[in-house]
Amino acid sequence: AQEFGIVEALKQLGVKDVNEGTSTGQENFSNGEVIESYSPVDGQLIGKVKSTTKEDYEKVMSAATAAFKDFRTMPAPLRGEIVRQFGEKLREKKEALGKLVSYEMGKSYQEGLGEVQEMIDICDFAVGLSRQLHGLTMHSERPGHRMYEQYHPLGVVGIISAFNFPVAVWAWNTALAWICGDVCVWKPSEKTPLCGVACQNIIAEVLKANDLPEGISCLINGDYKVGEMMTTDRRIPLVSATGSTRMGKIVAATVGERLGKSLLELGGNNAIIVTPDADVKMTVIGGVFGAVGTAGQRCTSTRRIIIHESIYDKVKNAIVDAYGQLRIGNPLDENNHVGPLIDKDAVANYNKALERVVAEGGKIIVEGGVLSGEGYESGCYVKPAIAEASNEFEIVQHETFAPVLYLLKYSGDVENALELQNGVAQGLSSAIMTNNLREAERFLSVAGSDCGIANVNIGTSGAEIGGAFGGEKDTGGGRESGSDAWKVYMRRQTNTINYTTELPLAQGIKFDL
Ligand code: UN1
Repeated sequence: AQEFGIVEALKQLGVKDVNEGTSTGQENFSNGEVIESYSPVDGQLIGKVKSTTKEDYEKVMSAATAAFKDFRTMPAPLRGEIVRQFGEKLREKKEALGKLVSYEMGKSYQEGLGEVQEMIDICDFAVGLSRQLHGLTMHSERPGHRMYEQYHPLGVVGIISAFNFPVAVWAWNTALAWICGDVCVWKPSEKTPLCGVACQNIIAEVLKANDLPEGISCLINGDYKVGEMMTTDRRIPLVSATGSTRMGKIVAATVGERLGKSLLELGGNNAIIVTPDADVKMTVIGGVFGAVGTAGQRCTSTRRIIIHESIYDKVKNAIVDAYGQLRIGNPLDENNHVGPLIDKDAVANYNKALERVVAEGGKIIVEGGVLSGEGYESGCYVKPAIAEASNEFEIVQHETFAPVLYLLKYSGDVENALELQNGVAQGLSSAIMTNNLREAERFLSVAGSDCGIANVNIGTSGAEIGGAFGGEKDTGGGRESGSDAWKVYMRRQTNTINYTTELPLAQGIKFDL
């Protein structure tokens, strides 16, 4: 830890050995059980976070609901100024936070920095957006009437985020929610609680410097039971949840039961189609980064590569060769490509997937395995593996959050590849590698990819923040980040104003008294 500057990073971020896991932005407190955060990098205890009890949660919610009453009246561009300052702070702390992300979560330092860059990018985006929360105006059918719509703040937004993007997903939600005039309560993953503490410390400084009320940014900690406090809470009109499809179904049902809104960002089963016209070199870079980046723990990770039979061997051999060059080890050491999985449960799931694919008739062409010995003491380092498989295998249909890649073969038309690609329950990200315009356009057409993200000559992962991010089917249907995703954080109101002395009714209805 010392060697990679972690001790210094923790200091800069105000992360202590024991941290209060509940915060209203001014006050930090907690009376729940202690969560210990061990690094998957070296197995060391990084720090502890005290979790949130029901009473702690009530304190948070009264601060948040009180803060909303003030914050909603602050002009949106001034709220944008707060987000601008937050983005500035993130620039200052980029290295420290990137390091903590890398050390607590296990992704490479480069990807840790990339994640903080996503936070900075969404702040910039939100600042501009704070002057562009546009509604439409429309022409009334009645004389002397004006019609328009406006977007008002929604209230307290609940955020449940996952371990794999322990800081960026929070920022996607908060940066937009804040410029929209909402206040946020965040429950980070219990696997990466220190990232949560670090982020809360950063925003708390900004809020304090601007003399804003506590409660605009709140932190709570704990397992699913703490998440449940939010999903069942009628004071929270929107719950944004990132994680497994299993979790998302529970969140959707609970929030839906009280007619709240949920924004779901769930599992993927992302494929790259490689047609006879593909650039093989680009396919290898996109495919390998997609499959092994973040050790296969992105929701956008490449799980399947669907290759045309005419170039199957060529592409397969090139990918296998590239796997031979991967260096697995401490993600803070920039010579390594692949870091550890998040914990031993993830390692067990990885092992199970490899066993299952063989049991179902698949053929392993790049051997997996758990690494041991010097540098691998945490027991979380695994070898990225590749299996030749069939789309209908149960294990191929399932999202395994680990570097296990399935190669599938198609013959004939690109139509056949699309059928395989769409033939899974999930619908997050997809890609086609081709220089053939007809194939590319068919992939993007109404009869093409059924995913929320569809790329041409780019892999499945690594989306920019400017577009709406999310997917269909079991991915949950939510959209976060860029484009008009902000609208979900606001309530729309249609206004009709009559500036005459008559009161004509719409639809020409006559009602005389
Ligand atoms: C996630 O894995 O939950 O597109 C988010 C990407 C990143 C975000 C992934 N920008 O891979």
